[in-house]
Amino acid sequence: QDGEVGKAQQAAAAGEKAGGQPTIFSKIIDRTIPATILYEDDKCLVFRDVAPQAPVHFLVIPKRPIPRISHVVPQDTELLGHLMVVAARMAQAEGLADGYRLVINDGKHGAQSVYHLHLHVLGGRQMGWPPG
Ligand code: DGP
Repeated sequence: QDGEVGKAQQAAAAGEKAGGQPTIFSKIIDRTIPATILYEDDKCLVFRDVAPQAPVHFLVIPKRPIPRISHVVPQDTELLGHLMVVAARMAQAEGLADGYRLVINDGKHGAQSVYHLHLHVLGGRQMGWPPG
Protein backbone atom coordinates (compact mmCIF):
# COMPACT_ATOMS: atom_id res chain seq x y z
CA GLN A 1 0.00 0.00 0.00
CA ASP A 2 1.34 3.40 -0.99
CA GLY A 3 0.51 6.83 0.39
CA GLU A 4 -1.33 7.77 3.56
CA VAL A 5 -3.06 4.43 4.04
CA GLY A 6 0.22 2.56 3.67
CA LYS A 7 1.87 4.85 6.21
CA ALA A 8 -1.03 4.37 8.59
CA GLN A 9 -0.82 0.60 8.25
CA GLN A 10 2.90 0.68 9.05
CA ALA A 11 2.21 2.93 12.03
CA ALA A 12 -0.54 0.56 13.17
CA ALA A 13 1.90 -2.35 13.15
CA ALA A 14 4.51 -0.25 15.01
CA GLY A 15 1.85 1.06 17.42
CA GLU A 16 0.74 -2.43 18.34
CA LYS A 17 4.34 -3.35 19.13
CA ALA A 18 5.05 -0.14 21.04
CA GLY A 19 1.98 -0.71 23.23
CA GLY A 20 1.18 2.80 24.40
CA GLN A 21 4.61 4.44 24.21
CA PRO A 22 4.67 8.25 24.04
CA THR A 23 4.05 9.57 20.54
CA ILE A 24 4.92 12.79 18.74
CA PHE A 25 1.79 14.30 20.33
CA SER A 26 3.31 13.95 23.82
CA LYS A 27 6.16 16.12 22.53
CA ILE A 28 3.68 18.71 21.28
CA ILE A 29 1.97 18.70 24.69
CA ASP A 30 5.28 19.26 26.53
CA ARG A 31 6.54 21.74 23.88
CA THR A 32 9.53 19.60 22.91
CA ILE A 33 8.47 20.06 19.29
CA PRO A 34 6.62 23.07 17.93
CA ALA A 35 3.01 23.20 16.76
CA THR A 36 0.50 25.94 16.08
CA ILE A 37 -1.51 25.66 19.28
CA LEU A 38 -5.01 27.12 19.17
CA TYR A 39 -6.31 26.25 22.64
CA GLU A 40 -5.22 24.52 25.82
CA ASP A 41 -6.76 23.65 29.15
CA ASP A 42 -5.92 21.19 31.91
CA LYS A 43 -7.41 18.23 29.99
CA CYS A 44 -6.80 18.88 26.31
CA LEU A 45 -4.77 20.59 23.61
CA VAL A 46 -5.86 21.86 20.18
CA PHE A 47 -3.36 22.46 17.37
CA ARG A 48 -3.26 22.67 13.59
CA ASP A 49 -2.58 19.50 11.63
CA VAL A 50 0.86 19.60 10.00
CA ALA A 51 -0.58 18.09 6.78
CA PRO A 52 -3.94 19.84 6.39
CA GLN A 53 -6.57 18.03 4.31
CA ALA A 54 -8.90 21.04 4.19
CA PRO A 55 -8.53 24.84 4.48
CA VAL A 56 -9.13 24.42 8.23
CA HIS A 57 -7.77 21.22 9.81
CA PHE A 58 -6.95 20.99 13.48
CA LEU A 59 -6.66 18.23 16.06
CA VAL A 60 -8.17 17.99 19.54
CA ILE A 61 -6.24 15.65 21.84
CA PRO A 62 -6.50 14.67 25.50
CA LYS A 63 -3.36 15.44 27.49
CA ARG A 64 -3.62 11.96 28.95
CA PRO A 65 -2.27 9.66 26.20
CA ILE A 66 -5.18 7.33 25.45
CA PRO A 67 -3.82 5.42 22.42
CA ARG A 68 -7.02 4.98 20.45
CA ILE A 69 -10.80 5.30 20.62
CA SER A 70 -11.23 1.52 20.76
CA HIS A 71 -9.29 1.53 24.07
CA VAL A 72 -11.59 3.88 25.97
CA VAL A 73 -13.39 2.79 29.12
CA PRO A 74 -16.55 4.15 30.78
CA GLN A 75 -14.36 6.29 33.09
CA ASP A 76 -13.30 8.27 29.98
CA THR A 77 -16.86 9.44 29.25
CA GLU A 78 -16.49 12.92 30.72
CA LEU A 79 -13.12 13.52 29.02
CA LEU A 80 -14.46 12.38 25.63
CA GLY A 81 -17.45 14.67 26.02
CA HIS A 82 -15.10 17.53 26.84
CA LEU A 83 -13.08 16.90 23.66
CA MET A 84 -16.28 17.05 21.58
CA VAL A 85 -17.43 20.27 23.21
CA VAL A 86 -14.00 21.88 22.70
CA ALA A 87 -13.99 20.69 19.05
CA ALA A 88 -17.35 22.34 18.41
CA ARG A 89 -16.34 25.58 20.17
CA MET A 90 -13.06 25.75 18.25
CA ALA A 91 -14.85 25.08 14.94
CA GLN A 92 -17.03 28.09 15.70
CA ALA A 93 -13.97 30.16 16.63
CA GLU A 94 -12.35 29.15 13.31
CA GLY A 95 -15.38 30.46 11.42
CA LEU A 96 -16.82 27.13 10.25
CA ALA A 97 -20.41 28.39 10.29
CA ASP A 98 -21.34 26.33 7.19
CA GLY A 99 -20.39 23.07 8.91
CA TYR A 100 -17.41 20.77 9.23
CA ARG A 101 -16.35 17.17 9.62
CA LEU A 102 -15.27 15.48 12.87
CA VAL A 103 -13.19 12.33 12.38
CA ILE A 104 -11.57 9.78 14.68
CA ASN A 105 -9.43 7.19 12.91
CA ASP A 106 -8.93 3.92 14.79
CA GLY A 107 -6.32 1.29 14.11
CA LYS A 108 -5.22 -0.23 10.84
CA HIS A 109 -8.51 -0.20 8.97
CA GLY A 110 -9.25 3.29 10.24
CA ALA A 111 -5.89 4.49 8.87
CA GLN A 112 -4.74 5.76 12.28
CA SER A 113 -1.10 6.85 12.14
CA VAL A 114 -0.49 8.45 15.55
CA TYR A 115 -1.43 6.28 18.54
CA HIS A 116 -2.53 9.12 20.80
CA LEU A 117 -6.29 9.63 20.51
CA HIS A 118 -7.20 12.69 18.44
CA LEU A 119 -10.30 14.24 16.92
CA HIS A 120 -9.77 15.73 13.48
CA VAL A 121 -11.81 18.84 12.72
CA LEU A 122 -11.90 19.61 8.98
CA GLY A 123 -13.72 22.44 7.32
CA GLY A 124 -13.68 25.37 4.95
CA ARG A 125 -14.68 23.31 1.90
CA GLN A 126 -17.44 20.94 0.84
CA MET A 127 -16.82 17.42 2.16
CA GLY A 128 -17.69 14.28 0.27
CA TRP A 129 -19.40 11.12 1.48
CA PRO A 130 -18.53 8.30 1.87
CA PRO A 131 -14.96 9.04 3.01
CA GLY A 132 -12.21 6.96 1.40
P1 DGP B 1 -4.36 9.86 12.01
O1 DGP B 1 -4.14 9.28 10.64
O2 DGP B 1 -5.82 9.97 12.34
O3 DGP B 1 -3.58 9.13 13.08
O4 DGP B 1 -3.85 11.36 11.91
C1 DGP B 1 -2.66 11.84 12.44
C2 DGP B 1 -2.56 13.28 12.03
O5 DGP B 1 -1.53 13.89 12.76
C3 DGP B 1 -2.24 13.48 10.55
O6 DGP B 1 -3.32 14.19 9.95
C4 DGP B 1 -0.98 14.33 10.54
C5 DGP B 1 -0.88 14.83 11.96
N1 DGP B 1 0.48 14.94 12.46
C6 DGP B 1 1.40 13.94 12.49
N2 DGP B 1 2.55 14.38 13.02
C7 DGP B 1 2.33 15.69 13.35
C8 DGP B 1 3.15 16.69 13.95
O7 DGP B 1 4.31 16.48 14.31
N3 DGP B 1 2.59 17.91 14.13
C9 DGP B 1 1.29 18.19 13.76
N4 DGP B 1 0.84 19.43 13.98
N5 DGP B 1 0.49 17.27 13.21
C10 DGP B 1 1.01 16.04 13.00
